[in-house]
Amino acid sequence: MIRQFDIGQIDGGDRLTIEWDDGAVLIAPWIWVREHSHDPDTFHPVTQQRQVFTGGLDPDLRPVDLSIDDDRLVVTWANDDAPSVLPLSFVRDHAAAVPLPDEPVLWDVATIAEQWPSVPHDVVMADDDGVRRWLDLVARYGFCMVTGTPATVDATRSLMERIGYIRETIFGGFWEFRPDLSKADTAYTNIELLPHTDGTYSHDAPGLQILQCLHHDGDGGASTMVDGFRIADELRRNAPEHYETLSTVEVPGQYIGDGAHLVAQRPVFRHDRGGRLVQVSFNNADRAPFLLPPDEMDRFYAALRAFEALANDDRLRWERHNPPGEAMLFDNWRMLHGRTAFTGHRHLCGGYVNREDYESRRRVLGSGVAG
Ligand code: AKG
Repeated sequence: MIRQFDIGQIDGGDRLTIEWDDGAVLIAPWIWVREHSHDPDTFHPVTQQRQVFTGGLDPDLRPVDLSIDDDRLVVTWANDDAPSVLPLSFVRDHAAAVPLPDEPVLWDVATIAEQWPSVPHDVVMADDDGVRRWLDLVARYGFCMVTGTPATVDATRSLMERIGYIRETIFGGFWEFRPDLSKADTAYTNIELLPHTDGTYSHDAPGLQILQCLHHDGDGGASTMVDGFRIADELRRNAPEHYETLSTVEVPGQYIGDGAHLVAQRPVFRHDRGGRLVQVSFNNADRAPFLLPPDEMDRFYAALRAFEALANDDRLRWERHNPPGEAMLFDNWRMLHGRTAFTGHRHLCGGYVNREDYESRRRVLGSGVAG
C-alpha cells in the first residue's frame, strides 16, 4: 500500500534532507542514498537483496542533481556512478517522526470492562481482511478474543496458523495442558499463576501466544490479563526512578527441568535505540537468583515491588472465565497473563508464534508495523 504524502522541502547539502508537510523528516548520508538505489546492479529486483559492494563505494560521493520523477527520487552523482533511483515510498518509510502506526490503547479494566476486543472465528478464517482486523486489534489492545472457535486443539492450532507457523519450544509445538506434576512448570499445576510473560528464559521470547480453555468442570481457573505497557506508562509518570531501574537492570530468567536448563536476561522494560518501549518481560516465578551490589539490589526490589503492585491491582488486572469457544490471542511482548487457582479437571491448549513472523504477517497484510 503506497501512502499519500507531500514533500515540502528537499535539500541536497552535506546529506540528503527531506521534510514532508506532515513533519516527517529524513536525513541520510549520500552513501546511504547511493547504496539504496533500486537499480538492478544495486538491488536485486526479485529477491530484494542488496547487490552493491558497499565497501567499494566512494565515501565522499556527492550529487550534482536531485529531482522527483513519477514518485521516485532521482540522484545524479558527481562521479561516474549511474544515477540512483529510489521510490519515494521507500524513502518515506525511513523518515523519522512519522506518527507510529497502531498507537496502542493503554488500557485499564474500566476501558475494556463493557467491551473487549473480539472478532468472530468465521471472519478470521474467511480471508486476509479478517486476519488483518484480528491482528490490528492485537496491535492496539495487546490481545483479542476469537469468539465461536470450535473448542478443539486442531481448530485452535489452525486459527493460530492463520498468522504463521507454530513455534517449537521445550513444551513442543502446539501444546495441551492439564494438571500434571511430572512437568517442571507451574502452568501444569492447579495453583494460581500471577501475571507474567512467557519465555523470560529465552533470548527471543515468543511474540504471540494463544490459549483456549477446552473444558473445565470445577471452580476458579479464570484467566487474567494486564497491559504491561500501561504499567510502564504509570511507572514512568509516577515513579521514574523505578522505571529507570526496570529499564536498566538485566533480570535473568531460567527454566530448569525436562532435560533443559535455559537462561536469558534482559530488563523488564526493553527499549529500541530510539527510546521506544518495545518489550515487557516479567515472570517472578522464573526469575533466576541474582545479586547486585547492595544499593542496586535495594533499588531493584523497590522497583519490583512497585511493578508487582500495579500488575496485581484490580484496577489494571482484567479477570475473566474464558469459556470454551473463545480463544485468546495476546502479545507476549506487552501483555502479562495468568490465572486464578482452580479445582476440577481443566484442559487448555495453546501455542506461540514468533515475533518476526507476526510482524511479517502484518506487513504483508498492509498494516503499518513500526521498526
Ligand atoms: C501459561 O501457560 O503461561 C499460563 O499462564 C497458563 C494460563 C492458564 O492456565 O490459564
